Amino acid sequence: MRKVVRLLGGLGLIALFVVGALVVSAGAMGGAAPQATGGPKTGLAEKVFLVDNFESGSLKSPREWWTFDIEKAEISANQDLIGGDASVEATVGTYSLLLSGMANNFYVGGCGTYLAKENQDTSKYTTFIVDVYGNGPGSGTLKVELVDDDNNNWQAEQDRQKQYALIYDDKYVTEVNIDWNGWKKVSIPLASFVDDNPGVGDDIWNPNQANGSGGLLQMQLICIATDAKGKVNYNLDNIALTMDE
Ligand SMILES: [Ca+2]
Ligand SMILES: [Ca+2]
Ligand SMILES: [Ca+2]
Ligand SMILES: [Ca+2]
Repeated sequence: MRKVVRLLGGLGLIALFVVGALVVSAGAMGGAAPQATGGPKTGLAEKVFLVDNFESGSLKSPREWWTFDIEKAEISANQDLIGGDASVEATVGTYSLLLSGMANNFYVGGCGTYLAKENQDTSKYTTFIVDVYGNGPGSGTLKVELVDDDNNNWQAEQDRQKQYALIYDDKYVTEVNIDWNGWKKVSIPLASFVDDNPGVGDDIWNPNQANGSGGLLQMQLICIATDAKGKVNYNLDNIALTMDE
């Protein structure tokens, strides 16, 4: 399939050269210069907050991810990740994020990234989405953590003495048990995320930037195995917040 696509791509390129040659030979005819097309792009940009599609091939730029405890949290080629939902497979591009490692009492580790930016309104988004490549039952559980800023300082202060628990800000979480083979789009309403630290923060989901609050500050992705000493192994791609679904 991939070879066919490449071949067609090659043919397309040849066709382009031919057309190009024709255009050059017909150059004397003049005519209006081709208009730049594309139209308004703001609509999509506003409807979707793409956290990362990993196509840069780097976890350092343009978005920086930190990793912790897990054996492998790294960029991985999608070339051999085939199967599952074909419409998802068609949109994952060249690279995704591989999360893989052995559990210590179910816990494997994970990664995170800081999301807050000045004048970025994330309060309009309703849904968390991620494309997941599973390796069948026992691939592991993905815990998604979102932190909102409740003491108005754009930082998620953590207590190193208490396993890096948040001190002032809310942590809203949801879990996805990955038990399928191949690609699948996972879509979770933000309204179904629950406060994971009652009594810390204001226990209200307030991702908006107001009164000095940075709103939604950061996202962490935590891997949990299905057995105490099990293994987690899946890939993530096209992590985003959206306004629909
Ligand atoms: Ca990708
Ligand atoms: Ca804070
Ligand atoms: Ca809380
Ligand atoms: Ca809050």
